[in-house]
Formats: sequence, C-alpha cells, structure tokens
Amino acid sequence: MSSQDAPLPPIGLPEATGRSRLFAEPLHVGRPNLADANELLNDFRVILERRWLTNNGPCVKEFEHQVAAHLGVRNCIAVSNATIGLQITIAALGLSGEVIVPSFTFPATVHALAWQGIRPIFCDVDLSTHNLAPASVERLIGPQTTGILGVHLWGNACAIEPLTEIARRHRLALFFDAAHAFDCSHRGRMIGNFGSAEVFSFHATKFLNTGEGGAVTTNDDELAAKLRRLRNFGLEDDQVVDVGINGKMNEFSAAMGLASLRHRELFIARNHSNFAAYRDVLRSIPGLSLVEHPTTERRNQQYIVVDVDRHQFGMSRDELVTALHAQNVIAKRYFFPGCHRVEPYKSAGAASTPLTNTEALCERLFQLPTGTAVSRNDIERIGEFLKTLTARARHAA
Ligand code: T4K
Repeated sequence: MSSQDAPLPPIGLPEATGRSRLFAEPLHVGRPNLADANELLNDFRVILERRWLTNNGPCVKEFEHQVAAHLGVRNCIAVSNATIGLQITIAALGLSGEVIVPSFTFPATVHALAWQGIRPIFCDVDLSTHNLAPASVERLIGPQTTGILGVHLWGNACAIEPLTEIARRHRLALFFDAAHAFDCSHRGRMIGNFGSAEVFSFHATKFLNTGEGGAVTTNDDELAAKLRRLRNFGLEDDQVVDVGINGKMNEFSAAMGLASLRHRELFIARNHSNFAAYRDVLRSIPGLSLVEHPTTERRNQQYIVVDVDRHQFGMSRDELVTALHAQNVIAKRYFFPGCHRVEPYKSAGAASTPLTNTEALCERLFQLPTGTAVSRNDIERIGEFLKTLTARARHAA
C-alpha cells in the first residue's frame, strides 16, 4: 500500500454520499493521455514483424534521439522506469554516505537512494514553489554528504541557480528528479539540461507516457556512456565492466513514447484548457486555491494542485477528498504524509526532524483529474459540487 492509500476518515455529510454519484464511472487523476489506438496497433504490428522487441532496438534509439532533440540535450538514455533511472544515476555519479532530498515527493525518489545504501537527509521545501529550499539544503550539509537530489515538483523547476552554487561550493553532485517535468522549461531552457543529470518518468500517469518508462538526460558524454552500461547489466560490447542492472526500455514502450511525442501538443493544449477551466470554477469557492506557477515558462500542466484552507472551506482536505471519492472523483493526496513520516525512514528517526512547510503542504494539498480523459463539462460539474459542499459545510458549522 502506498502512503497515498492510507485510509481517509469518514465524513458526516449525508448529502455528499447519499445521492446517486456525480459521475457514473470513476474520474481519475492520472488517466493516461493516449495516441489514436489504430496508430499504436499499427506500430506494434511493425515491431512484431521485425521481431526485435528490446535491447536497444530501433524504436528505443529513435525515441532517445527525438527526446534529446526536443530538449536540446546531448544524451538521452531511455530506461524501464524513473525509479531505475534514479538508481543508475546515483550509481554512475558514485554517490555514498548521505544525499539531501525533499521529503515532499513520491517515495520512489527517496527509495532510489536507500536501494543504493545511501541515507536520505530530508530537507524542507519552500511554501510557494513546493521545491527544495536552498537555505535549508545548505544547513543540512555535513561530512557524509555527497549529493543533492532536487525534485521539480508538478513540473515547476527547482531553484536551480542557488542549488548549483551550493553544490559547487561544497563539491557535491547535483542531479534532479524530473519525473513530472517533461516538456517544461526553466529560464527558457528545457528541463533535462540541468545538474549532472535529470531523470524523467514516462509512467502511464505522466504527461507523456510509455506505459512504464523513463529516461536519464545529461550533457556529460562520459556519464552517459556509464549510464548506458549500467542500464544493460554493466556490459560494454560483450565485456562486463560495471555492476549493472536490467533497466532497458522495450520496443512497445518506445513506440508508445514516439506516438505520445507526435501528439504532445494536443495533450498540452488540453491540460492548459483544463487548467483554465479549473481556475474559472475554483475562483468563486472560498478556501480553495489553485496552485499556479510562472506563466513565462513552458509547462505541461499535468497536475491540478489545490490548496485547502479548512476554516474558509468549512471542512478539512481529507473530508473534502472523501466527499469527492463518494462522487467518483478520485482525487489524490500527493504526497501525504511526507516521506520522512513513512517507514523505514520514520523509525530511523527522520520523523523527529521538523519539516514545517512539508507537513503543512501534506495536510492541505490535493489533486484533481485532468488530461485528455477530462472535459470542461466534467470540471464544471466538479466545481458545482464543491460549491454545494462548502455552502453546506459552512451552514452546518
Ligand atoms: N519521482 C516522482 C516525483 C514521481 O512522482 C514518481 C512517480 C517517480 C519518481 C517514479 O517514477 P516511475 O518509476 O513510476 O517511472 C502514481 C504512479 O504510479 C507513479 O509513477 C507517480 N510518480 C505517482 C505520482 O503516481 P500512485 O500510487 O498514485 O498510482 P495509482 O495506481 O494509484 O494510480 C494513480 C491514478 O491513476 C489512479 O487514480 C488510477 C489512474 N490510472 C493509473 C494507471 C496506472 C489510470 O487511470 N490508468 C493507469 O494505467 O502512483
């Protein structure tokens, strides 16, 4: 069970659960954005006819080429998922001891460190960006620290320049979990070009998906060569030169990725129009604010993140999410309760470190469905429901 699956408390509003549901079918956060099914089936047929299914096949090579060209980065190494991508990056950078990482992230970021025998040092985030707070990072650097792992949460870039300066001053590796940030920019440059390496996720729930998949990008050719070996059992031609793993992307995933790349403008346009629709409906609801980030940057807008003020709205975030679930709107509580409060990190003492901003965000934020499976009409219905919910909750108070 993931931390997000922890049971939600029951709420005492019969109006929210007693009637027929707002949606007959569940409306999910993370419903995949998909290319046309016939187009995909045709691509799969070609792969089957070619009888080359994995191990650096032609679709994987083409996918890597197109991703690198789109991001303007020298190297793209496609992998089986971002978690493996993070692990081989940690190994390729030769990290050990302790690495500073936000607690406010999906557990995969932190587990990737733990799998490599590294102690995660949890750092608080900035309340406005939800990303690593550079001043807090610097305070946590100790003799065992070898690296900083930032996360571009919701596709919003970390404070890259201050973090780069801190890493340079303390001679630490700096790399990024860019799982949410494909097709997003920082100061006009595409994410994928920063730090020693950046790791994308192409999981089904991500803006651009390959079913399962990911990629590591880097402008360091030597690091790229090592990452390619580590992804493929440590093999260099037929010689084993590193302790590698099997982190290869297969041809079907790469074909899905290529199809997603062809349709990405459509996906982005839908995410942006859904975001605008949510902004319209949430504007008039007291206690709910849509989390917004700089509009001067390119953004995939894959996450609709809402901040709940329980006093103004009339109920807590958890009560609200329960009420939405009862209506078949499967809102998520990313990233409750914070990695420092889950095992094994909690028992190792991480929960005793106060991470005030992280804990506040963990109690206040939730995510609503978007993507190509969600229409403006769906969003308006969710908005009407939320209006009724707050009116009743405030009346009952
Ligand atoms: N770093 C960060 C910051 C991440 O957010 C993630 C993953 C990673 C690293 C690791 O990347 P990968 O190793 O996965 O490439 C989901 C995803 O499984 C996970 O990939 C993602 N982040 C995370 C934010 O969301 P859960 O536990 O919420 O998954 P689940 O099964 O509850 O699915 C989420 C929603 O999506 C559900 O409401 C159902 C819907 N869904 C899901 C799938 C798989 C669909 O409608 N169709 C589908 O095919 O973690």
